[in-house]
Amino acid sequence: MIRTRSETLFARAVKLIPGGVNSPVRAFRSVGGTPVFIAKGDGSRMVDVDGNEYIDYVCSWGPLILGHRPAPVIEALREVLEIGTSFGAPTGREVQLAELIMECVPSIEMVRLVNSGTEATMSALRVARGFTGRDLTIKFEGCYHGHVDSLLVKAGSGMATLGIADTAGVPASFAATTIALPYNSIDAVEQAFRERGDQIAAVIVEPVVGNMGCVPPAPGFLEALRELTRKYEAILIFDEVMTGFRLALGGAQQRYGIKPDLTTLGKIIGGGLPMAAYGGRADIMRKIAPVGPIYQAGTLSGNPVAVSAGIAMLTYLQAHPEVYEILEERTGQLTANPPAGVTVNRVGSMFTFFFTDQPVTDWESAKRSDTKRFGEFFHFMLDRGIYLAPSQFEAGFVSTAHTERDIAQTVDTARDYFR
Ligand code: KE4
Repeated sequence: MIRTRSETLFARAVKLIPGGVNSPVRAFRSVGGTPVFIAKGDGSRMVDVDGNEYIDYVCSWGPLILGHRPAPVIEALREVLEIGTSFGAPTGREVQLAELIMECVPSIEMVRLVNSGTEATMSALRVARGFTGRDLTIKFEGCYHGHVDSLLVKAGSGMATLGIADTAGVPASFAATTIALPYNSIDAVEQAFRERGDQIAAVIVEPVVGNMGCVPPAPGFLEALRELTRKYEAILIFDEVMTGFRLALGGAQQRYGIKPDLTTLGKIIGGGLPMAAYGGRADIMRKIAPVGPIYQAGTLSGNPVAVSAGIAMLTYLQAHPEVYEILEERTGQLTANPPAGVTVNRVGSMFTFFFTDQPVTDWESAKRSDTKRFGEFFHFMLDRGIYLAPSQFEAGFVSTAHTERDIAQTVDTARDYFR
């Protein structure tokens, strides 16, 4: 494939923007080569600035569950632009979206809208600390909850991709408030609570991990987290920024039947626009300013443009439960019969092809994958019009715009690689 325009743009970009990208995982650092600059997207496909077309399995890292430019969202955006873009004052649309979120995710009794998943998790953590009066957080190695100072400890996503164990710039005192444990290890969590239970404000977990690649919870793991946090009166935070509205309308908590105390949401909630949210038990959420002592704020929080896209997205998902059947079926077709030497993890429409013949259940097992071979596979597929996540340690996504023909073309192309 010819990608001279991407290469020219990238040469300019690296002089102006760190790594030439506005988010590290986009830089192709772990798979090598030059990032593809995108000209447009439609349905399941993207076209790059050189006119090459790709079937897109990144879907903007999760938001595009209906594919690129879904009609309901585009229509809502056209309509809202007639009334304005931002007021810095409350609007009826925010009330409508809050009611929609609570209908979809019943554990959320009160909700606050923010602008990114990072803001949502940062705020949820502050609220958990303020509510409990405790300072410590349990997180899991390989999980990523945005670039919150105290959570950039053994994090996944871009940090795992770049092989950064712990980032510079975070004071040791911040990192020391985070206890990073192996995902799926109930024993490790029990021990941490036995030793420091009265100091632990919260456990924050990706109920299905996307950020070390897709890793499902072991049977009983989420139930154990719920039991232990209840026993030690810590707050259980489900980070559903990726899984929310994707694994079910009610997210992973609906799929696994667990009721967290707080939930963070993002990605799909904004229909592709910058928006996220955190919410949960009313007794906890009432501690937030201006009604309580815990401060959190945002100039563009709940802005009518992103909120209108979110209303359109959630209204569509509510009215079309068949979306989840389609996603189950299409992703099943995509991930059936993995070749020898490849372990496929998938939950719903999240999936990862790990280049290892061993099970992948946590960060230790994920990082045994052959990232060099993954890089070769990535480029083999990219050069044949299939755009996968440019990292072994990311989840791929299927949307309702992916046709059976798209899936068949992808499977056939992958089969050619392994031939
Ligand atoms: P943002 O701040 O990027 O909107 O959300 C942070 C976040 C929080 N929680 C979970 C479970 C997430 O997956 C994310 C962000 N996900 C990554 C993809 N693995 C975003 C991609 C990127 O960093 O460019």
